[in-house]
Order: sequence, then C-alpha cells, then structure tokens
Amino acid sequence: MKLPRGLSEQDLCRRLDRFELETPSWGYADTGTRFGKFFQDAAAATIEEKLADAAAVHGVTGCCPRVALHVLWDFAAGTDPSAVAARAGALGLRIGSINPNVFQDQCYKLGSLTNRDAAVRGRALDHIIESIGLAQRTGSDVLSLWFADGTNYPGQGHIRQRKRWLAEALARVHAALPPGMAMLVEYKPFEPAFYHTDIADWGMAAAFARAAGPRARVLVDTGHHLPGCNIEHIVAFLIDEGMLGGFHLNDRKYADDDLTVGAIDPYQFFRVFQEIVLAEREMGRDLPIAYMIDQSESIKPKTEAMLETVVAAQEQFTRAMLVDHAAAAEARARDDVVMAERALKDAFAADVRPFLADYRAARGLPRDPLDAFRQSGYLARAAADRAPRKRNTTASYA
Ligand code: AFD
Ligand code: MN
Ligand code: MN
Repeated sequence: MKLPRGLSEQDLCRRLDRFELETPSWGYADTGTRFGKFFQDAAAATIEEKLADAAAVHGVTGCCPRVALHVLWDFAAGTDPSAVAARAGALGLRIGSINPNVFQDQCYKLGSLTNRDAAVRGRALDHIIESIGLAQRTGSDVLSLWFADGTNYPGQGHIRQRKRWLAEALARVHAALPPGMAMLVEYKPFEPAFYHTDIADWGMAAAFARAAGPRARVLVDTGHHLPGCNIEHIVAFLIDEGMLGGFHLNDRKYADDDLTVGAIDPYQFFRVFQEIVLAEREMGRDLPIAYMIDQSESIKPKTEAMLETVVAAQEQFTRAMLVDHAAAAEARARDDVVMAERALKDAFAADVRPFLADYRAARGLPRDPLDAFRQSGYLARAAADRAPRKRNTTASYA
C-alpha cells in the first residue's frame, strides 16, 4: 500500500479512528418495496431489538457507535425517549440523528409542510418541533429532515407557493433548535412524487438551508441523484459553501435503490471521499460531516448488509486517504492530465483490506467483521428468538 508523501500509517489510523458511521434503526427492521414486504426471521421488530442489532454491528466494527432513529417507527406511543437513550448507552451506543416522519400519515397524501391546508401544514410543523424535544431527551444533536412533498401532475400544485410555505416552516424549525443542534435538509429528485418534488436537488436544499438559518446544512443521500449525476462535484461545491452537513450512504443503479455501499459503483464513493480528504488536508482539520447510512435491505440478511456497507465505506475512505494530492497538484500545474488522474487511480487500486484488518486487530476487533459476525451465530439466535413472536403478530408472515 503506497502512502502519499509525508503521511504515515499512523496518520491513516488516527483519521480512521474519527471516521464514525451512524447506522439507521430502520435498517434492521422488516421493510420491502411497494410490491411487497419480504420478512426475515432475524429482523428487528422493537427498538430494543434494533439497538441490539446496531450494537452487534458496532461490536465487530468498532466504528458505529451512533444509531439514527425515526420518530414514528421507533418511539411507539408512550415510549420514554430517555429510556431509549439509556438502553443505547448500556449497549455502548448513542442516539444519532432524529428523523421526523411527515410522509406516511394519511393527512400528508397531498403534502406536509407544503399542503394547501394550513391545518395539515401546522400538524407537520408541530410534529417536527416535537421531534426537536425528543432529540433533546435522547441527547441527539442532529435533526434530519426529509420531505416526500411533491406532486404527480402538472398544475396539481403552485410550485412557488409551496416553496414559500416550506421556507417559512423551515425557518421556524431552525428558530426552535436548541443551542448545539443542527438541522440537515435532505433532497431527492423523485419518489414518492413523480412530477415534481419540492426539495428535488442539492441547490434547492442549500437554498432552503441557507434561508432557514446558520445551523442548517444539506444532507446528501447518495441514492438521491438521477443517473449520471456527478455527486462528488456536488459534494465539493457544498464543502466550499460550508453547506455539507452529512450523508445518507447507500448505492444505486437506477433510482433510490438503497443497495449496500460499493455494490454498484465503489469508485463513486472513493471520488466523493477523496474530495473530503483533499479539503481536510488543505484546511488542516476534519470536516464536521455526519456519515450516516440509509439502507434497509430486503434481499440480503439485514445486519450482514449493514456490515458490508460499513466495511465498504471504511475501505473507500482509506483509499481516499492514499491519494497523493501533492503529486496530483504538480501534475495539474503542468497540465499533465494523465498523471493527475493517475494520482486518484493509483490510490483506488490499492488493496487496503490487509491494512484495515491490521487496524482492527490492533484495536481488539476482528480482522474480518462479517466473518466474525457469521461465526458468532448472532443471526441464528436472533431468528430463533424473534420469529415466533413475529409469526404471531405479522399476519402475512408466511
Ligand atoms: C427513504 C427516503 C429518504 C429518507 C429515508 C429515511 O428516500 O432517503 O432519508 O427514507 O426517512 O429512504
Ligand atoms: Mn435518506
Ligand atoms: Mn432514500
């Protein structure tokens, strides 16, 4: 593994120690597609089981101490948020981002903060403000906002009026943030809306975030881009604008496919991460970015898929750290395009797995997290424990 000039393996290890990934509670529970749900015996059904799975992932990787929670899915009526945080703490975890849910209640069919009915807009805003209180009680410092708002037909909505309602509401959300809490505004080009989505791209998200206030940033979900989009260009631009708040990491072939990181285009994640590493080297500090995973696998075993994504993200970030940015700059200075590109390709070609195995072993972690997880028998025990209960409560659990 060839190191850039002036960088030691210890430097890589120290930066990797700070490269933490947040796993999503919903990534451990049964989900599916709009064509059906495929149940897994070992899938989590309660917040306790989701936290247990997240702890299992953190246990074999050592880099996932935070768990993202979804308000309606994880805090059933009567759930005490501080008890959830305490349970996470007992497992060596912390609550990461809090994700309000203003997309599945029937009243949101024609929009939440952009609904023409002021009562629905008010209900959505109240839910988001309540979610801030919930975040305070779980010790979370990130409010992560995604809106399904959009329309399916031309003429269905007044696009500029919806924009104004959304901006007004986001400013009120920002005003309600306690000190130290940030809000991330996520964008998505389509789905579930199929004609226009009110926050459809990074520029709209940045405009809404800027207008909302100084602690609002953009959340880049790597699956939320149309085919061919240059995501690393967006990331570099947002870094330079001081507007990159974090990621929802997942891979895609066609749409918001939520596939495991690196399954389709590992080079894309490398190119995204090397923009971050380049900026950090120039600035001499870590960028305050929330590296969150957003996937809920329905074909692979959920927890194994989460482990694959975690390890793949570590591998691409490590490769990104191998880029000899000084050599690339020298090549650019002489218009040597071939060698400027070569600086990236050489780093991407490095097999970083032995280095990462040694890195983990030096920290008392298994060299191969997925293999260790399989050897542990965790999945079989979880299935044996959970399946009977699920069969009794899930009607279509065949
Ligand atoms: C869906 C949405 C979006 C959101 C996530 C969690 O597309 O990515 O962040 O659900 O609410 O994947
Ligand atoms: Mn997302
Ligand atoms: Mn998504």
